[in-house]
Amino acid sequence: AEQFKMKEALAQLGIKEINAGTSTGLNHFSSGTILESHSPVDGQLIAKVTTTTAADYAKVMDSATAAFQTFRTMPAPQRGEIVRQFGEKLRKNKEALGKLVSYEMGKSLQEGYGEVQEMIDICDFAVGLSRQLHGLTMHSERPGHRMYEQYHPMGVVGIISAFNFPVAVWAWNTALAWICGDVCVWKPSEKTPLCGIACQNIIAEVIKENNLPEGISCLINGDYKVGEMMTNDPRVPLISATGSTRMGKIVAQTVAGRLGKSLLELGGNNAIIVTPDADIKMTVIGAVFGAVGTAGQRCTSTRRLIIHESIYDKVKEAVVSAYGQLRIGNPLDENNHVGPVIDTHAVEMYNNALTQVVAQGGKLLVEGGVLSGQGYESGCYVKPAIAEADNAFEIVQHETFAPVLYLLKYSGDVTDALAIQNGVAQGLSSAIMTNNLREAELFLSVVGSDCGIANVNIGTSGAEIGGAFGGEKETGGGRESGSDAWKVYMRRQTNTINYTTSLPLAQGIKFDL
Ligand code: UN1
Repeated sequence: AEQFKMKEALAQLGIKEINAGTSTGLNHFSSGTILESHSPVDGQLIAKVTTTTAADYAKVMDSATAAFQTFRTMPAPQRGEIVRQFGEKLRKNKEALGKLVSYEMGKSLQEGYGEVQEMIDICDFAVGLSRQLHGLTMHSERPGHRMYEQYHPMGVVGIISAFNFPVAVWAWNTALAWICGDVCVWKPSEKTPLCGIACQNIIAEVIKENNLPEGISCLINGDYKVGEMMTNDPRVPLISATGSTRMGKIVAQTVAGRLGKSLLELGGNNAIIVTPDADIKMTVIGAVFGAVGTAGQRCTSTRRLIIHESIYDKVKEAVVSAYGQLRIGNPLDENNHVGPVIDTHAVEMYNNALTQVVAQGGKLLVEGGVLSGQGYESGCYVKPAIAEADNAFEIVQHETFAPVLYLLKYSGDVTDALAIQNGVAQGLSSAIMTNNLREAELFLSVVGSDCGIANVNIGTSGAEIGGAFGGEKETGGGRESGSDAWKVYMRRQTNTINYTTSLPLAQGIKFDL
């Protein structure tokens, strides 16, 4: 029955047996090799996508650059209306798209719906923002002069996204880029190409209904080589890339080599500090959801629990016992907490982490292991694991995109816990569990967490779209989504106007002819 409903969902989203992976809105053209999308849920082939060749890419860029010429002149609130209609279409397709996300990527159905909800939320946010692309006015030092700044559309925004949030991260970028007057070219992960096709089909309808140029939203498909076409292309002033730190370093260097801009949202190594004043019940829920939600494949997943020695055993027992309750299985079945990881390569990384943590001196508290047998035929289901470890272990310093949680002990005060928390190369998300005001404020202060996200009495994952999302250090420094993240999608211009009959120079310089 589930399969049948999935077929309906695919049909609603316009997914065919073979999909044109290179498309600019309505006209699909592509000629590359075939990419097969297999579901990690049951190992079945869902559908195929053609990949983008250099010749296809040239056509896409022609279409995108031409679309920008007109789209940039449309008033921003009218562009907001387009994004409003897109949000409405997403509401209508929430069930179908959420299901596809769950089936193609493997996250739980609830999380699939939640991801589509993030898309809807960012559309609403962007619609309001389309009337608030404010610049400042300044007081000129010269008489009879006016000075202000304004933001103009920038051009083609290249989006490279990861498999773990196969639709929401695209929407965070596009909803803002579109109200800013930019056009977008998207390379989704080659592990979730059908999510890309589905999103493109949804926005293509909106574009067609409004008689707009189709190049406003373009899709290209394939592996990193297809991404390189964009990162090397001077016609793409901004590359927004989400994924591993390894990928981000390559993208950053390529884009910087042509002095383009990049917005990077890379790996995390997120920790929850659990102090003696923590609410243990809340801690367990936050830590377990953070560590096993999306099978540990969020960039915000909780990887480390830093627990005070005085409550260490109590927290350890509570978390280990909660792991005993977890139901692992088909993520489309709402009774299950944990679905599969994305593919067998991810299973290898998971196995490697468990081997490494033991080899480096750690101790497994919840052993983990790969599940087999009925319901686990895809070979991608793993048991969430917990290990007692040391922050200095090489494997703990490294982001493993799988449900492996490390327990670390601290003694002393929050400053000692912070030294452990900040003692990694990544800086995305962080949390403290405490009812002690002094501890909480210290954690948020200048000498506190060095991450882009710092939460009190909330886990590390599950950020709302209204805040700026991203992190420091090897997380790449970019900010997507809410707050003033829109500014990176526009070019800023400072304007000074002289409405007098003389030409005084700034800094009091005299230049008389
Ligand atoms: C990601 O994993 O790339 O904060 C994004 C969260 C989600 C977004 C995660 N709202 O966990």
